[in-house]
Order: sequence, then C-alpha cells, then structure tokens
Amino acid sequence: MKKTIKQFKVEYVQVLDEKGKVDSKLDPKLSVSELKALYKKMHLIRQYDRKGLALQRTGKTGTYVQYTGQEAGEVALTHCLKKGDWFFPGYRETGALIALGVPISKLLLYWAGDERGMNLHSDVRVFPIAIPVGSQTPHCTGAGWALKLQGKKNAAIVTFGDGATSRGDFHSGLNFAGVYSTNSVFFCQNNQFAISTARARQTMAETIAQKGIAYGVDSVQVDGNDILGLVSVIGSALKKARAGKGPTLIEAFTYRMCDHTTSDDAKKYRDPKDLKVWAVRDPLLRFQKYLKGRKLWSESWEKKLESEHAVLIDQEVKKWEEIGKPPIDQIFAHVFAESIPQFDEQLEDAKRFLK
Ligand SMILES: Cc1ncc(C[n+]2csc(CCOP(=O)(O)OP(=O)(O)O)c2C)c(N)n1
Repeated sequence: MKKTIKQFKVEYVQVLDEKGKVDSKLDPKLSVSELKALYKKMHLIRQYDRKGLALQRTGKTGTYVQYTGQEAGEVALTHCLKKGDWFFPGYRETGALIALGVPISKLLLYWAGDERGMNLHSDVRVFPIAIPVGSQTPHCTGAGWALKLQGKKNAAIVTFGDGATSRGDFHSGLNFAGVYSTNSVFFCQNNQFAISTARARQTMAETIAQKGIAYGVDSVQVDGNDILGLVSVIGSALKKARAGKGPTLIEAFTYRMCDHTTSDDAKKYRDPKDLKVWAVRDPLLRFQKYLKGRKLWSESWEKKLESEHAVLIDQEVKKWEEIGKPPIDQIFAHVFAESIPQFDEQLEDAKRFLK
C-alpha cells in the first residue's frame, strides 16, 4: 500500500505591492499617525545606516553591519512589540533598536567596541546583540517558555538570517518551542545571503518557512519589503504567542542591498542585475508611493524628515564622542560572572601596553 499521509503548505502574504497598491482584504488598517510614524522610522534608520557606514570608513568605529533593504522588517517588529515583551536581536538589527527608541549614541558605543552600549533599558526587554550566528534562537524559546509558565500575557521575539537556519541552535530552538508551545516568535530575515554564500547553495529547502513545519510550528512567508504585510503577520504571531497559543516562524523574503558587513565586498560574488531587480521592490519606495496616493506623503515632508534626522544623528554622534573610552577592564567585565586568572593576566598586559 502506498498513500499520502500528510501534505503541507506554506502561505505567502503580501499586503502592499511594488506599485504601492494595497490588498484591501488583508490591510491591517493602521491609523494615519501609525502609518506616518512607520515611514518616519524607516526613513530615520535608512539615513542612519549611511552614517554608520561613513563612521566605520573614517576609522571612528569598528566593523559595522548595515541593514539597507531590510528596514521594513526592522521597523515592523518594533511596532508590534509591547511593554513586557522580550526581544533577542541579531547583529543586523541596529535599525530595529533605533526604531525601538534606543539612543543612537548607545549603539555607537557598542559598534565602537564598548559593551556599555548594550546596557539597554526600555519597556521591551532587549537582550544584547548576538554575534554568534543563530545563538539567540534558543534564548527566545527559553524566554517564551518562561513567560508561558509564569502565565504572563507577553511574548518573546528573535531575529536572525537565512544562514542561521542551517545551524543546530535554530533547530533545537524551534523543536522545543513546538514541544512546549512557547510564547515565541522566530523572525527570519531571508536576505538571500549568508556572507557570500547564496541561499540556494546553503540549503535545498525551497522556503525557510517550511523548516518550522517539521517541528509543528506555524510557519508563514511574508514579503519582507512590505511594511503592512509585516505588521500584519508579526502582529498576529505576537498576539497568538501572548495568548499562550504557541510559536510562529516568520520568513521575511527580502534582499540584502548592502555588503554583508564593512569587512565584505559583495561586488565580488553578486550579480549587479539582482540589485536592480530588488531596487524596484525597495521597502521605503513602495510605502512612499502608497502614502502619496493617500496624500500622506509630500516632497516637503521628505525634506523635513531628512533635515530633522540629520540634526538628530549629528547630536547623537556628538553625545557618543563626549562619553569617551570605557575603562580598560570592561574588555573582560561581562564575559564571565567572575574573572579567571588568564583574564587578570591579559588585563595587566593591556594596562602596561596602553601606558
Ligand atoms: C557561530 C558562528 N559561525 C560563523 C560566524 C561568521 N558569520 C558571521 S555572519 C555569517 C553569515 C550569517 O548569515 P545569515 O544568518 O543569513 O544572516 P545575515 O548576515 O545574512 O543577516 C557568518 C557565517 C559567526 N558569527 N558565528
């Protein structure tokens, strides 16, 4: 005997298309002030990304991770978070943290190698940025499980890239989230690359979303450049998680318009034609078209945003410069709860070297 015992499907959601047209059946119907606030945040973080790159190029900060092209996901998720939720960001989430209200001066501290920049206080509980790929995924499972056990009406969300879904941490995180039906949301920004490894060379799975199905986790793919689709999908997943109704894996289908980091040169491995294709799908451009159609966007507002954001960014850079360098012992201060002899020795060396 031979029969089909199970069939699975992956749904794709798009609310706002490339021409700026909305699918009225799926429209989350945000208020005018919400729409304008979302655009303003996307504008700010894109403008900041250029500054972040310039500061690294002029030697003022260390490696910087850009996110241009992925602003819709960064802003949408922060829009959906509520007081008492937990957020586990990866290294490409500087934009999300700015959108959440973390001062740019703090993030500059972090990218200049000063751990004080990750001492974050906000209504949303934010973990320090995770650099080891995918390591933050089980943290979200654990936090979501704890929230569930405590009977709290809150959720945990984690962000990571497509490459992270090839790592064990992702799979154990998803597996236990499924088993314990945790209050977790797994948000994958599938930007098509893991450094220079194209997605098609990194996994044969046709979608990232289908990986969640294997663990009994509700999974969906959404247009990652569509702010309205993202708000709708992330908002529903967080609502479901807060109600204790289990985890969701969201695959945001997008494209990394920048280099992997400032230590990379994507021109060496990427077809420039792809950049042209994705430029048409730009998340800000299509949102702008939509807002313009509703008479909520104008050239003069755009110029006003540009100058307001330039002033804000300059003030934050100044604030950061005034904070100064951290005490040298900060290099080791947050590695272990208690120091180890090797660190003490290295610290003494570092002090001698800097004299
Ligand atoms: C555990 C671990 N292995 C390797 C690296 C080096 N590394 C940094 S980013 C990266 C690619 C990750 O790609 P993806 O998960 O798709 O996220 P993206 O950078 O595209 O946002 C790798 C391999 C690392 N940081 N951590």
